[in-house]
Amino acid sequence: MKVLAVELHRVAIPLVRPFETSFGRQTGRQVLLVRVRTDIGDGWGECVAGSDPVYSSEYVDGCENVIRHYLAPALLAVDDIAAESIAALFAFVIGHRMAKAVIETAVLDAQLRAADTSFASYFGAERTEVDCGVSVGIAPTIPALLDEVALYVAKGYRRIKLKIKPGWDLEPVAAVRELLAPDALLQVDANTAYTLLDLDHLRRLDDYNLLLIEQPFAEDDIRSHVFLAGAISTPVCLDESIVNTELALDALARGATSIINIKAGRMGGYLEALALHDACVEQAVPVWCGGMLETGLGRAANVALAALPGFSLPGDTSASDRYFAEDITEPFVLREGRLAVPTGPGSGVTVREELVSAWAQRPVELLREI
Ligand code: NPQ
Ligand code: MG
Repeated sequence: MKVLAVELHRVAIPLVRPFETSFGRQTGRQVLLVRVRTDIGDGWGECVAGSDPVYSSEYVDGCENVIRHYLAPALLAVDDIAAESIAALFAFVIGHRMAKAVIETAVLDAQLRAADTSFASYFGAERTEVDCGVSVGIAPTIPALLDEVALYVAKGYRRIKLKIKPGWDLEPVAAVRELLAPDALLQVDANTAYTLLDLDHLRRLDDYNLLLIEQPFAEDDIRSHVFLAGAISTPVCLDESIVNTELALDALARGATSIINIKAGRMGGYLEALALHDACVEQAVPVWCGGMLETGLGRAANVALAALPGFSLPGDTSASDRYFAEDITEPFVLREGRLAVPTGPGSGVTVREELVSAWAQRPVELLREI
């Protein structure tokens, strides 16, 4: 296919409630959506970068800049491209995986729509619906946290993940474990908030039958995760550290992680995410699909990915109403704790263009070959 134009859409969407993590508090989501216009039809992608470089070094204005000055010009200059050749085309740019991922996803959407194939079928999905978990932010008080968890349990979520940080860990975990059944699926995510000085404190999490502890230490600190994994019986799971398959295999070989959170955006795209999934299946390492407060567009691709056989734990693939009162695609609705995998061509969802323009932060930026 030939890409004729790349459109950058910036949309601001309010969250139904603030979402607080160890790195900050979000009250809305500023999203970059990309539409590619090609000779075989259009495709859409959603960039997972946040407004500020606090989850990773990437952030939405930075992604736009890299796309504007490097990725889109490279893409527009080639006469024939397929999603499978995008990683090689973009290899001259170091890093910037979230920016690369959104372009690859939009091209894949156009390609699969033209071929009348769904993301799920292209990925090799085996399930028609996926088990869902929910990520619960740091709350102002323990009673407020318990109210929120009880709401999600009532909605049918199959796994609860609590955000933790120093000063908000053992107490909320103990209270939520008390609220839930002793064997209900419960895990925690620290988003890099601890250091090895907290080792003895973190070991006390072993009292709560947790599925896993996600990313307690810094992104590049594999060594501390190896120490913790050797000292704690709760499995350690890396998120931020997993930026490509090679580094994931290295972290696994060193014993830093025994379960992996796969996020396509963080790894440069769904094709790299598939490669990691396959490698983990080969080594019998359980994986689950993370979330980045995606709208229905990004959610659709995540749900398709989570339908692959290696995704043996419920993901952060929550329903649209976990984050948004109104979604920019048809909403994802929880049914018995599961979401249906889209079956239509490409992402299988339709971007509501009237909402994208109503919520636009600024006019669409159109990039063409110069
Ligand atoms: C995680 N997600 O697993 C991330 C963190 C996260 C669902 O817990 C804007 C962009 C806000 C990306 C908030 C969940 C975000 C974000 C949290 C990612 O670590
Ligand atoms: Mg995480």
